[in-house]
Amino acid sequence: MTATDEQAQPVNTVTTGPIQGSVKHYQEVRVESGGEPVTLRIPVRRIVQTNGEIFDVYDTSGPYTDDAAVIDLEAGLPRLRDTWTKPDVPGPRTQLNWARQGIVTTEMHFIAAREGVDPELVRAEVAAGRAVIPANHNHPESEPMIIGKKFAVKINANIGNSAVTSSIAEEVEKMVWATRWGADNIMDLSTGKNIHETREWILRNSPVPVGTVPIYQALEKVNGDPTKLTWELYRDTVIEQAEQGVDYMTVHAGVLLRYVPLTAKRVTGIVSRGGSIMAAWCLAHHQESFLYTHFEELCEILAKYDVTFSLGDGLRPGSIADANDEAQFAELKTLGELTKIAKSHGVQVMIEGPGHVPMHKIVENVRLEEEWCEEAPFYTLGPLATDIAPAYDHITSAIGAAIIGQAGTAMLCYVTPKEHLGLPNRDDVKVGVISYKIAAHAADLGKGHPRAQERDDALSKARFEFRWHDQFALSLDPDTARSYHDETLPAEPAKTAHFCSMCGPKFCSMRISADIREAAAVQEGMAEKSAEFAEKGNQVYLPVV
Ligand code: MP5
Repeated sequence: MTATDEQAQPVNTVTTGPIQGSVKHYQEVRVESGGEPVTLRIPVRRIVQTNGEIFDVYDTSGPYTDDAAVIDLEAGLPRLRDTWTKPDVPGPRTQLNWARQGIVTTEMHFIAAREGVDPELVRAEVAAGRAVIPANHNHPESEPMIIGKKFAVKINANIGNSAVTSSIAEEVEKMVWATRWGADNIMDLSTGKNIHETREWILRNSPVPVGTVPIYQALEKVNGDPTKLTWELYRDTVIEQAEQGVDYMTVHAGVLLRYVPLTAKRVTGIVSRGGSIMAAWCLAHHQESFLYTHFEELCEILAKYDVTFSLGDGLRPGSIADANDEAQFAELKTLGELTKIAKSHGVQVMIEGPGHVPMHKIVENVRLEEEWCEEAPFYTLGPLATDIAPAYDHITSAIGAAIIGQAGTAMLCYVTPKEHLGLPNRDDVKVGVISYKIAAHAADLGKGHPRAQERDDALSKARFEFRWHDQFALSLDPDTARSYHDETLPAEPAKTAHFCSMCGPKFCSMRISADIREAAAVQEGMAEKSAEFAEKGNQVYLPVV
């Protein structure tokens, strides 16, 4: 890989090493794939607690958190999936087609072990189109993962430069950093310089699937004038990106010419970048969108690489006032039509959703998406539950994300504190990811996901037993948890003390509660002894036997 021009500094440093209090571990699983036995190594973040108990956590961070791994960004990550069999069946070589033919692919076995579910569930959900496995044949470095409502709720982190700021090195580090903290996917939304090179560095080094919005690069090729876009130019851009290994692509094919006037009276008009580009093209040419009229050709291209469609919501509401309006739902209905066409070509599909929606209008979005789009996985941007907190939109949106996740949304696209204000930096990326891990996990709990509560229970037990190190290690962000504790009680003995500086030793409810239990246990012990004494006839001296 080569980096050109002055903006591209050498890409040589990313964050490596295990997360504080954890070690990288691999669970080995023997599976049968294409008639051959294969050993899969399922990555986990292993927490060895001070009481000897082990807790393994789903791990998205790739080899970067493995002390034994040698990281060479120039060479890229090992091509994990290159040797896996791609069964020969009629039709395209896509996870959807294999699943429909009754085949459990190696990717599906990997996912089943990772999620702790039966491989048949993975196959059946993919076959039904209720789950997708974004896995371009040309991105063999990625560790397979699944997006679907029967599985753990996933999160996506958007990265990428803009014409105003950032370099390739910064964007590669953001990718590594986002996956370190739990991003299941990343999207490279670069719109500035070196789009192709930036994506190449990201793809070759990304352990998670990578999504893009190809219309952004197409627009760069016509110097930012949407009216100059053509189907041919767009198609070539899609092929260029599919060849590189992009796992899913946002395509705003539901922005139809006749829907554009529906946005005229909105408070915030069209807020999707892709949506506004396509609306501008349709109006200028007074023609139907080429993404819509050439959709079947697009399906054939995506099928060849097993690129997943992420049908974009170009007319998503960008304010509370515009939520659930006619424009939004007209587009959603069209996305349902396109879902059927994509699936008939054997192409996997997910559907993108809002945006800005007040809490009482959130669930309706999931209901209509499921009804119109054959329960294709829903992938939403938040939604922000209020518009009034710029600089805190990771919170306004995590509220909406938790609700929409519980209602059945399969993947939540993060929002960082910089939303509406500027390009997120590395710190913003971490805050966005952690906020969304909270929303996704809260949704898993709310959905009764079988494994979700185990981590809450382990952390609460550590908290109640004043095992501070274990409490930090089990948390989503051990570094921050520990540094907050260190602010007032940095000394090592404080890490087993039965209080913290919030209440001090005399007012610690957990300590008092533990004392009550101890006293009760002593009393119970005394009662037991007294019963035993009575049972033996209240004799002070027992006969020697
Ligand atoms: C985009 C986004 C970019 N922000 N989030 C997701 C999940 N997909 C795509 O979208 P747009 O619509 O071009 O602003």
